[in-house]
Amino acid sequence: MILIAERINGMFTNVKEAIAQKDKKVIQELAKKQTEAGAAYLDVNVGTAAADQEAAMQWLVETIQETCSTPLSLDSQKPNVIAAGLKVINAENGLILNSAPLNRKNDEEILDKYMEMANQAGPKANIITLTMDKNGVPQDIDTRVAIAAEIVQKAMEKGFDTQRLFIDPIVLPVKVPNAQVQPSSMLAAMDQIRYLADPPPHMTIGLSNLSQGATERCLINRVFLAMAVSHGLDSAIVDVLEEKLINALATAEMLMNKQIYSDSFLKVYKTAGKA
Ligand code: THG
Repeated sequence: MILIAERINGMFTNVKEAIAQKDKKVIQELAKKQTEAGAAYLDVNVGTAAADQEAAMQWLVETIQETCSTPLSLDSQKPNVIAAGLKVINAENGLILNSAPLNRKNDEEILDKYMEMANQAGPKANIITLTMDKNGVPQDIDTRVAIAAEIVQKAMEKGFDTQRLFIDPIVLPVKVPNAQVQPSSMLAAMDQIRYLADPPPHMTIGLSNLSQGATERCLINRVFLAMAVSHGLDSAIVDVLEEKLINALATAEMLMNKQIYSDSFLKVYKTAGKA
């Protein structure tokens, strides 16, 4: 499982305040702790409160890189904010450009922009694409799969290696009225998305979206993560500091025969650098 750590996100109050006050310590602690917990990438999202999102992205990237060399996942649906981060990033160990929709009403070419930026950033630059288009976030299985197919087709046409593509069928909060069908729809969409390319494109989700506003957040998150692993999910944006979540993930992967069983499989999973 390619783990992307979610915690450096302006959605969290302490990160929002750290950005506003240029308090490096909060960010650097989070970067170190999430790296120690096994994150393959650190997601970097300035949130919506930052006055100057480009400057905030650059400050976050520089601040993190002062303490660790963990690859970053620059997270924004605005190409200019991603471009700002790319100016200061050390891309040697790889990176992700996260949250590219297929297209937008006011920007039909938005995914092309992410692909061009990824190509310029080098051969280790990946993209997370959302199954979202000018009509917004689809609420049904078929539209999710159809958008994913268009994304894969575009990558093939542009010569962008589908192995550098992560498809995100977009998790919605289960608590939202009428949204309770969504988690099972996502699993059904994943069953089809994995056949869109051979080898399959990576699939990822922003797991914590699922339990926003709900009680039993951790339980909801870890049960769904285990279910999604059995439908081919091979990456996720998660709270890597949540031990029960990582234990559930390790167990799901072991049961899917992706990790060999031994009595110490949890320990092995963690020390193998996979969690
Ligand atoms: N797909 C992709 N990228 C993403 C998402 C996605 N990036 C952002 C987000 N979704 C994933 N990251 C988070 C981070 C935090 C939360 C949810 C998803 C979260 N935050 C608390 C809340 O809203 O309740 C913040 C409150 C607090 O504790 O201060 O749940 O789907 N590609």
